[in-house]
Amino acid sequence: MKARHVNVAILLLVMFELASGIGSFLVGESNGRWLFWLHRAGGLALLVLLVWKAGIAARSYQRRGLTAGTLLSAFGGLLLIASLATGVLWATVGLPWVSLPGVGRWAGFNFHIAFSLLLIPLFLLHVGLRWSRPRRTDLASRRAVLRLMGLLAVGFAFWGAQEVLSILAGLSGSHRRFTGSREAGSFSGNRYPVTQWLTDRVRRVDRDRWRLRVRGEVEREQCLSYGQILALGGSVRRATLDCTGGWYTVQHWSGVPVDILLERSGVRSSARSLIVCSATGYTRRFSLGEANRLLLATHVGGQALSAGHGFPLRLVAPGRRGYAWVKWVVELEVSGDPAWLEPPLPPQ
Ligand code: HEM
Ligand SMILES: Nc1nc2c(c(=O)[nH]1)N[C@H]1C(S)=C(S)[C@@H](COP(=O)(O)O)O[C@H]1N2
Ligand SMILES: [Mo]
Repeated sequence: MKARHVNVAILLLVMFELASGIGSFLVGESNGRWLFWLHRAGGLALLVLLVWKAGIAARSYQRRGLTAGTLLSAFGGLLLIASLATGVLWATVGLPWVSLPGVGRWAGFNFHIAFSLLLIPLFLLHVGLRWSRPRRTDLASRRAVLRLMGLLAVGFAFWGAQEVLSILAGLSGSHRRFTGSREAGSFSGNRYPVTQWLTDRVRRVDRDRWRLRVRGEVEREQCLSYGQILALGGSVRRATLDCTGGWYTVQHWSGVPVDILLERSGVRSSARSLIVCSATGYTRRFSLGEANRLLLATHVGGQALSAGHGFPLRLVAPGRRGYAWVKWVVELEVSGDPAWLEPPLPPQ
């Protein structure tokens, strides 16, 4: 491939990796696993291209010498290498948990995300400064498409080889879930990791003052105490909490099915969605069709939830990634607005 073609392919693949990586956070069910496959193949294809790119970068350096752009490019290049390296390490030998002051214990996989997102501004700058206008045929010709397909095929071959080697060598990566997540503390009651999405903090809730409110597009609003919730509870569900931070846990959750609460309140025909609200202000919205799969749990593995895991009440949302599993729930709001109004990822 010509240098120009390598550059175009890197540009397209990096954009594709960012989109498929962020998009993969929306996938919680295995029928969406092809997105992870594409992300892996695209990432490994980039790894191959980087070897070519190193030669291009060296020649460019000889031609131009050291400029401000060189440093920027070098930093961007290092970030891309760091992103690829953390991706591949994660998928094979794993990355350690690290303790960060103020953040708590962080699964090492978060570094893959952090390096990749940091790459966005640098990548834009680099492309803006260095881009020699591509020819239309570089992007939109039969050959351009074939080149990209060829690269993806190489990526898939690398991925297959990596999986086989991981199994043969007994690497921990061979036990990943389809989302790439690794198992943590399954069936251990409260002894699995505590985590928050972005900025939320663990809330300690006073059981006696706590109430669950059901309101909005309903015939009868409700306000239930912890005792009343326990009296309605007792349904047990086995479900997998899969955090986008790269771990999952399988547990038996028990509590009250959301549809029991909705039936008691009488949902009006104008209702379109259900908003589950936390004492912290964190909320997630679901379609009413999904509500019958949701459970409000008081217990995990037979133990009352710990404060970190959402005491007194947390949402169990089977088939949804962890950020949908709202903790410290205080309100169910039945809403007349459709579920897709909500941004796909929580802002808080
Ligand atoms: C320039 C951007 C990115 C590059 C080059 C990249 C590359 C990679 C690579 C090479 C792997 C390992 C594939 C394997 O060895 O099987 C990987 C895994 C993964 N990446 Fe990215 N990635 C990027 C951005 C992102 C972003 C922004 C996210 C999420 C927000 C993300 C989420 C994931 C996930 C969930 C996996 C795990 C898949 C698994 O364990 O098999 N990536 N990535
Ligand atoms: N109120 C609230 N609920 C929340 C979060 C949060 O930040 N605030 N984080 C979510 C995320 S990202 C995950 S993975 C799970 C983690 O639940 P755990 O602490 O029981 O492991 O809670 C979810 N519920
Ligand atoms: Mo999470």
